[in-house]
Amino acid sequence: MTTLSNWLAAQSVDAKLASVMTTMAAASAEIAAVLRQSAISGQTGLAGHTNVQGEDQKALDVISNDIVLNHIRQNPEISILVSEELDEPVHIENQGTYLVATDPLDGSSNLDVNVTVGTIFSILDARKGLLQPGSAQLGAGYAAYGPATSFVITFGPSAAVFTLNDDGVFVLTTEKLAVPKASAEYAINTARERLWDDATKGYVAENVAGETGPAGKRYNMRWIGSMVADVHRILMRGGIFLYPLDSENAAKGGRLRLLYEGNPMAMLVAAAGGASTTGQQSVLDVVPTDIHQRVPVVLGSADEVARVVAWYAQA
Ligand code: P6P
Repeated sequence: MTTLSNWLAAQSVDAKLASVMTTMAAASAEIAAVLRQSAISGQTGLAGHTNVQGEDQKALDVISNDIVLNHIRQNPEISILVSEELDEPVHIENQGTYLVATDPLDGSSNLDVNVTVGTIFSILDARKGLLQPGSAQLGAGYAAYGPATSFVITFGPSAAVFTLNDDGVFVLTTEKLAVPKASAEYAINTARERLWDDATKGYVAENVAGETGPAGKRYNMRWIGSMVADVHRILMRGGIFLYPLDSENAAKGGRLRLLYEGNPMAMLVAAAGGASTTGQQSVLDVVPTDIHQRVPVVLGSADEVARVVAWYAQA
């Protein structure tokens, strides 16, 4: 049984960078324990205020953010935290070279119906500023709080999955994720079809046409409404996730956030052999202008992402 700590020790990465993963794993294990009890402790409700996105904060959004911040303060290698739940970055005095950008509890609107949610995070060199493209990430990962608690991480060359055991230890369960190049499963909120651009409409229409259309095969559709859950499925068995630009979110640049949703997930998918696009470029090439910037996100099986890119190229 390979534990996270002995797997990290065997990686050819700086021990200080590896310690950031250890910190996020410890925070995730603590959040998992809180979530398991949340329905009993009555914490699935609203916190009574909104975040910088203008979204109602759940009590557990705030609690999860506090847990992440508490663990980060205890790691001298981390000096900056950017969080979906905080308007401004937290600068921690006299601490090290790494910046963590996080969505501490993504998909929290699913909490009161016991659907998988997660913590997503990105690791950057804090000395290079807050607004770095995803290609500059030094590491990325997420925790998926589902039937099991998975911790999925990358330093770039590959992506690995760890599962929390009954002793509170993350053990290696998948050493090298490989997203199948081809897939017949797509994830998109089809209730927004009337808002989509022609490229998204064209791509999805081909999938709906299935074996009777140009795609020449039958597709299935899955939409959980929790990015971590949908992306984890794609990393484990292939598929494509789309939250594209549409006529309603275009003014904000898209729905999902670049620094702590699009970038870490795009890095993980790339490490597993998949691809990403905003429709115009790889998600990882977008140079941020704001720490809470939104961006269109399409990622997953390379052949499927290529079809979306082709639709945008002809638009
Ligand atoms: P919709 C959750 O709020 C989230 O940010 C992602 O986790 C998820 O993929 C998306 O929004 C769901 O969006 O429009 O289906 O509610």
